[in-house]
Amino acid sequence: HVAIYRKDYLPPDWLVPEIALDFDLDPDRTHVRSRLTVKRNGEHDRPLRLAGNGLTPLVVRANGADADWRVGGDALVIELPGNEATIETEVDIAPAANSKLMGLYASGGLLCTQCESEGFRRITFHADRPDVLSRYRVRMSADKARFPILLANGNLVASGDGENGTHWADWEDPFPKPSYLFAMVAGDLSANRDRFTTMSGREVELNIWVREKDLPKTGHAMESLKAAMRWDEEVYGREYDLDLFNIVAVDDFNFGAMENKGLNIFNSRYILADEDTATDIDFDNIAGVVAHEYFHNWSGDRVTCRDWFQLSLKEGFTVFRDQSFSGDMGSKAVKRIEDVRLLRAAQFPEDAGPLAHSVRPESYIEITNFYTATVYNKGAELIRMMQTILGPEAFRKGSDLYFERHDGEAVTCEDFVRAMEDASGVDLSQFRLWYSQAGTPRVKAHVEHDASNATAILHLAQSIPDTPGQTGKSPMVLPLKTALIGADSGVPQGEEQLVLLTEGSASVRFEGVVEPPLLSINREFSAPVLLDVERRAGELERLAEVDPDPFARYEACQELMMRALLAGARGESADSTSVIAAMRGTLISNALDPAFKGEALSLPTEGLIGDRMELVDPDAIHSSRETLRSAIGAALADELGRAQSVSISGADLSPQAKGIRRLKSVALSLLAAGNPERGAALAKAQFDAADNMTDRQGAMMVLASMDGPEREAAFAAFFERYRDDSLVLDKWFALQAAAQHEDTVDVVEALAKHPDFTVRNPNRWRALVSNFAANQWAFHHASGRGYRFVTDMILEVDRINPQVAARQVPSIGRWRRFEPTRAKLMRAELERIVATPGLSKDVFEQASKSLA
Ligand code: B3K
Ligand code: ZN
Repeated sequence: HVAIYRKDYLPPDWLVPEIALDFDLDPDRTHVRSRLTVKRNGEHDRPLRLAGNGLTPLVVRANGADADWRVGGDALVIELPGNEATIETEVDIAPAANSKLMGLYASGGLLCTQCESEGFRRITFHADRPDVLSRYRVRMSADKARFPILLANGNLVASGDGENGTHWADWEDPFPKPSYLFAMVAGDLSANRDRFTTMSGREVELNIWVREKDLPKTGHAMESLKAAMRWDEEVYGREYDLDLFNIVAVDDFNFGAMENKGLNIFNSRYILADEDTATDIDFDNIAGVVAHEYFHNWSGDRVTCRDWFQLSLKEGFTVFRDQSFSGDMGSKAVKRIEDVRLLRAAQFPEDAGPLAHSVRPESYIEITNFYTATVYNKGAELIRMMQTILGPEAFRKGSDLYFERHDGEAVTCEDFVRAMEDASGVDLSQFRLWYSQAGTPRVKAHVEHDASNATAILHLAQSIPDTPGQTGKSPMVLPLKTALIGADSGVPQGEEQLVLLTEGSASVRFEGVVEPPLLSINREFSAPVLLDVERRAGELERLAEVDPDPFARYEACQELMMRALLAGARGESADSTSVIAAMRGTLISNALDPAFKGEALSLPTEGLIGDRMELVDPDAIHSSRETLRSAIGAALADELGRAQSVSISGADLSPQAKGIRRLKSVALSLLAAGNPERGAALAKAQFDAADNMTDRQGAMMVLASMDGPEREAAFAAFFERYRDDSLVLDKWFALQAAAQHEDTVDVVEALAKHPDFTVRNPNRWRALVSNFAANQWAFHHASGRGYRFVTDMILEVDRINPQVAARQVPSIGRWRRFEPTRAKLMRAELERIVATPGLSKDVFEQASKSLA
């Protein structure tokens, strides 16, 4: 397995301005004819090399005659005398046998494609790199009864009936695009049809294609799409550019969705929803993913990536755009809290582990392994920091310049930063380190107050930890939004300031600080760093009570809980009084909305507690957290009971209603910790009375972690009711895999033998395996059974779908973080993986790097 390096980038030898594809579609044997117009790029005499994966050339012609060609490795090599040629190739492919779900494959009677990153080469011979942009014409022919709908990128230009019950459709995409954005779908689909009038008055036809029975579940996705189209016009000045926008939902999909030009293809879990089958979180995720893929039309499709090392150019920026959109549609503060929670849960551990890499990686063996929280979520934080440093107006000028300068091009992260610099006049030289240095910066902070002249000095120091292959890093630019709040009055002492820490250490002076100050730092999580603040006794308690910035207030609550939880996990007697007082204050406050309360009252997860320990001890963490939860549940039984008993119609999907339901389930879970008997009864009652999936799932989450007849009854009833709805059945698997219960390992092993479990459907596989691996206490069972189970599952799915398998390896890969007994068991499983014959390069890369 060879590594590919960013420093080795060379422009393509040949360009491909035009492509014509002709498909005779059939699940077992699809015949693909391709005609490429190729042009030599620059002065050289190298042959044309076209990538192919699993393809056998049936015909290869150059300029209408037999070509001088050979197959070398995974490439078709064609010697061409002139500077231009027309290349024709023909291959047969078998979509029904394509279990990797890359290229053209079959899903529930449909034929569909997934090409990013390198799936196009599984359909036809092609350069298949993102800096080769072509205009596409596509002819699709298929059996009319089985595949009445034929879709591809761009506009439908002609269609008609063929022989033997077939029909055909011709599609043309006027925008040159890289092959990873090619898409095609054939099947028996029905559309939710709508229209959108763009800011310049153009009419766009919108279709969401699903199976007919799913049509009633497409309304929310359609509303989200229209809201996203309007938002991108208003906030970024970006207008949609084709007359048609199609979305298709498919059941078998390796990840969330794909931004193919004019034909987005989605995992059905990010399209289908109604209140009976989808939770509020599902609804929010749908809006976020629909918006994300739509926003890619500009940040990704019109301006694309030069090479895959630049992936964050489109993904970091687009995640930032979808986060901003969701914040604008609901509560900004709550959205920020959710995004930071995800960053800490997924990206910080990645940055601290064996697979740490920079936002713009330097090398890869398999690019699919780099669709990571670092490239996506840390990448989004980089864009956010640039916006913070430049200010919103200059940032918008920068994005306008970026789109204008690079429309129709394949560019780099550097091009993005330069556009921001040129539009703002701000020098971002040092900022560029964020793209090249991996690891989460650590910041130490403390304040010295001088009451006699009403000043305070904030002392700051930063350090960037070593990561694999990177040591001795330089200080970075850390934008830290900071305020000092009077400890007595609770009132900010002067304005919030943006402190730019650029040196290893610095001291910043604040004037007009009369009272002893509380330090409110890194507000809104303005920099993605780990903070270590030296605080006076009572400072966090006071901040949790008075900080006017909701994000900072949330942070103070969380930090307060974290201190108690860490003390408990170290076996110290933890004092829960101040935590309980802060939580009571939050619960009964009239100034805070329920969604915020729900967030602030959620204890840090066991994973997050582990990240703060020298070595993770899952049992100690679990018992510390359960002890605190039960103390809170008992002490606040009345207040929690009031929040839990509120009921609100499941049909109400306003942010307010969602917040009430969120708080309700958080309250239920704490109540059950305080008094299991009462909790079980309340949960069962909530389950029985629920008119929506959010309340139902919230109740089941609590029951899943308890013993008794209520648990059995609820899970049996749920199964009976939803056994034919695969997305809901995924929840049934997921809830049991996430249960905080002694028997979770046994349950999960048994579920893997359940007739409804299959390794062939990524959603189902992840429902069981990924949720279990994220359940720290259960997965890290001292016996090592959890590791063995996940490893067996990885090896089994690797034989059919390496991408799904490889994404799960990091859960075992963080073995160095755990206490010695578990570390040894985890390591042994990694060694078992690496020693497996026929391992995919996807899994090999992840497992071998985790052992190194
Ligand atoms: N661009 C796709 C991700 C493709 C992943 C390929 N392994 C979805 C997205 O980020 O919008
Ligand atoms: Zn994306």
